[in-house]
Amino acid sequence: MNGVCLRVLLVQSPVGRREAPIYPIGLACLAGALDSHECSGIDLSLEEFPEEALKTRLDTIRPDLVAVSVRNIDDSSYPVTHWYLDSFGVVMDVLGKWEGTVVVGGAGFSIYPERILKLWPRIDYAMVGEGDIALPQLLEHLRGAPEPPWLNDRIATPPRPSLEDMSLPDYSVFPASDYPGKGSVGVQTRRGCVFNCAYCTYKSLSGNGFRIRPIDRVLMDIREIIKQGFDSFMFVDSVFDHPVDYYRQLIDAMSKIGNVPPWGAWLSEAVPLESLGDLYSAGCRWIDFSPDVITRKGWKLMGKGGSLKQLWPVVKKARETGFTVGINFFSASPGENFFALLQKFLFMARARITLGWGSTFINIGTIRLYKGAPLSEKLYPGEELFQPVFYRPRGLADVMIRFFQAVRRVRR
Ligand code: B12
Ligand code: SF4
Repeated sequence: MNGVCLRVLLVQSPVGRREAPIYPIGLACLAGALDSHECSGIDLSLEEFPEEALKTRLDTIRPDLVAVSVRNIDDSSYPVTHWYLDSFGVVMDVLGKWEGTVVVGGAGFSIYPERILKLWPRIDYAMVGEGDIALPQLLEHLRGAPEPPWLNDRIATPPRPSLEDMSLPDYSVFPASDYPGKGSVGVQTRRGCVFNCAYCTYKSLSGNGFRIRPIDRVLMDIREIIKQGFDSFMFVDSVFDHPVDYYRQLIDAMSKIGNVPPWGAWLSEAVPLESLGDLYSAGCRWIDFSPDVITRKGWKLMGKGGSLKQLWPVVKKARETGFTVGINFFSASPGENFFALLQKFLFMARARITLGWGSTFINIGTIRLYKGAPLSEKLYPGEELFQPVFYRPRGLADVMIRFFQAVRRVRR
């Protein structure tokens, strides 16, 4: 392989069921970073017969290296959980009969790299975390450069890079026309998070504090998204309104570029109310809040920033401004069970009836405990939690949530 440009096939692992397509933005970032190589892509989550599709693509492209992205290992749903790794197994079976180098990475994968490596020894390299700088370096190593210090046998744990002059995603490897639907493509403005919500893996995946992308780079992504023909997008950041100065500068800059398609973002309850009008003018049309809990005790135990008091005023103001609003709660959390769940259902009724049935959505999920989350460490210290373990409601609350989820499944 020494000294040559490599043929790289970027593969999004299949989801194993019918789902709204999600653009593989992680792989598009890698394609952008691998511009000195010959990259092509296949999103197996769009294929009815992923096994055949992959075999055909391997035969036509004849890649030197296959880079597989595993965004999710399971769908974190209670009481019925979908296991995405079954369909990843199909990819590994096909690659078992193929001779090139196989590298695997992705957000879900990065929570359980050792376990997945053990289950599928066909993987040559397991990359934990961000591949933008590290994957090109690994390819250099395969072409003869010295081994990078972060490579330990088959497990790569590269440092988290600065986003200052990170390459731009290359959207051309996965055509926009394959991804219809609201916000199917993601734009990223920052990585990491300053908050410390007890159930969240984000900090272990992407680090403490924010690494921010320069605004002009974000605008370049948006212009490219428009050029590629996407008709909407969503920001895939942890919280879009932090740090506040950056948030204000970004929406100001976005309101100045023409033709921005409608977009959505996750906001904290502390978003300045008077900024919501500017947010709307910048093209934002739907926003999501994740208060998760509804009592002061729950809020404190969950380690949330901001204040619960801000929730209703911000939701109301957002609806008055014209946004579609989503609000996410958990069915149970430390300090909250049956009465808190009732309050969440009452909140749902109040919000939908008074603020608009068709534009105010409430989701009540259940905490799936993942390795690396503070709550998991507290409740199950040192445990892997690879098979789904939930912080689940008890007694009547459990009956209610099972019924609620069954109704949602039938409606879907
Ligand atoms: C935004 C987001 C969503 C959005 C996506 C919107 C969109 N249009 O893209 C929505 C809300 C739709 C969503 C849905 C779901 N999500 Co989500 N999501 C995220 C989030 C917050 C960011 C993902 C993202 O876009 N990152 C930005 C891109 C650039 O990064 P990336 O994809 O991770 O890629 C980088 C690296 O991973 C790596 N990499 C990626 N692939 C590869 C491959 C190789 C070979 C290498 C070397 C490196 C590499 O390099 C890339 C560039 O640095 C993550 C949390 C997180 N911190 O990652 C959860 C996360 C991925 N989601 C998660 C879950 C559970 C889900 C759902 C199952 C929830 C549900 N019950 O419906 C669904 C599944 C949908 C699906 N089929 O994927 C979990 C996955 C954990 C798990 N169980 O495996 C995460 C990790 C959050 C968590 N709970 O911890 N999600
Ligand atoms: S849940 Fe959201 S705000 Fe809380 S730590 Fe995770 S990414 Fe940050």
